[in-house]
Order: sequence, then C-alpha cells, then structure tokens
Amino acid sequence: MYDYSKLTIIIPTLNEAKNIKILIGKLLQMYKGVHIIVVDDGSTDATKAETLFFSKKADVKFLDRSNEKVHGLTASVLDAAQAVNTRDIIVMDADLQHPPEKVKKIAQALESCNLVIGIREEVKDWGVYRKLVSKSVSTFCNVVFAIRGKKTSNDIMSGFFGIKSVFFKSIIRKHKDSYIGTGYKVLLETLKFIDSSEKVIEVPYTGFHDRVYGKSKAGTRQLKDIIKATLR
Ligand SMILES: Nc1nc2c(ncn2[C@@H]2O[C@H](COP(=O)(O)OP(=O)(O)O)[C@@H](O)[C@H]2O)c(=O)[nH]1
Ligand SMILES: [Mg+2]
Repeated sequence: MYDYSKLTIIIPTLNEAKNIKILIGKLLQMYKGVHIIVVDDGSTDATKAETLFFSKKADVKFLDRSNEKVHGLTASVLDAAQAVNTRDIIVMDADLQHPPEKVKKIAQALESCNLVIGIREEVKDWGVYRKLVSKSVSTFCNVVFAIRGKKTSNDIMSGFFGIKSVFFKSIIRKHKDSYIGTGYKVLLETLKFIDSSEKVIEVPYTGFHDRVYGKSKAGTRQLKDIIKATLR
C-alpha cells in the first residue's frame, strides 16, 4: 500500500475559493497523511482563507506569491517544488478538472519511475476547432521533442502529473532560467529536459470537462508561449 505521507500535492491557484475548498476536502478525506501546498499568485477572493481552514487539521500550506515579480502557473509550481520535503510530488489544478480519485494511481506508479503523466482520454465540452488546434499543437511539440531525443507524451499539454522531488529539483536547478515563468505548461517544459530513454508511466483518466466554478485564465498568449518553449 502506498504511504501518502511520502506525497506532497502542489496546487497552483488564482481565485479558486469555491473549487479549492471542495478539492482539499476530498484529497484529505481520501489520502490520509498527504501534504498539500497551495501556491497562489495573489487571489482576491477567499482562496487563502479556504486553504488555511484545513491547515489546523492537516499539513496544508499556503504559499503566497503575491509579491513576486513573475506571476504564472509555471513559476508557481517551480517555487512550490523547492518547498517540498517529501519523496513524491503530484501537480494538479484547483478547478476539479483533474479527478482527485486518480491521485492514487499516479502515486502508486511513482514507486517504479521518476515521472507519471495523467492523460486526458476524451475532452467533453470542446468544439471541433478547439480539439483540432489542441491536437495540432501537441503533435508539433511531440515531433520537435522526438527529433531532439527528448521524451514525448500522449498528453504533452497535461497539467496533472507526478514526479519524484529529487528528479524535479535537479532539473529545476539546471534549467530554471529556461522555463517561461508566466507560462501554463510546466510539464511540457520539463519533458524537454528528459531523455527519451527515461521510463515514464502514463495514467489515463476520463471525464475531463470545462470547469464548473470560476474562469479559465489561459488564452491565446499561452499558445505563443508553448511554441516558444518548445523551440527554445
Ligand atoms: N499560481 C497561479 N495559478 C494559476 C495562474 N493562472 C491560473 N492558475 C491556476 O492554474 C490552474 C489551471 O488554470 P486554468 O485557468 O484552469 O487553465 P486551463 O485549465 O488550461 O484552462 C488553476 O488551478 C488556476 O487557478 C497563475 O497565474 N498563478
Ligand atoms: Mg482549468
């Protein structure tokens, strides 16, 4: 059985008060002993209060980045990783698009490799155009990585992944300046520093749907960042 005290879940947030309350509640109920770091870029809603509510009962930390110069999901995850003291890390979004039930499979898979990727099997709610753009960009990134002998993935845009903290910290130490801090694709940017020979386990999950509470902060600028990050 996997011992959840070996695991820190990193959750980047920006105005996720409603979602974070539900997500942390579920995670603590399902995974006894797990550590959680909510890394926040200056939410103006009750995200902080909702997070700190849980810190009385469990190891739930709120990492406040509101005074940092660079804001973004990537910069946040990299900062949070530095604060991790456990063997394993799982990164997941706050907006319930990544099923908390899959944390178990990802954590267990980390027993036998350094990186585990959550793979969206189907995306509900997306139109044909959005699916096509997503598929084309992913294929482009994978082709570039394959040519360079780097790791590819069936969901290279995934924001749901598990990684050994020593492995992650060593990549960050070597390549921190190459990451686009304001970007959204921290996994994609990490894959480009991992050789294709590395063992990576992919864990599929279904039911990826548009968020119920709050708004997506991703936009067309992100698309440019992805291309830039891939070619860099
Ligand atoms: N720390 C931090 N988190 C962010 C930022 N932008 C978005 N997030 C969080 O990152 C996760 C994914 O963002 P989201 O807007 O849902 O992106 P999408 O799923 O690609 O549409 C959510 O938990 C957001 O609250 C940011 O600038 N800083
Ligand atoms: Mg989202």
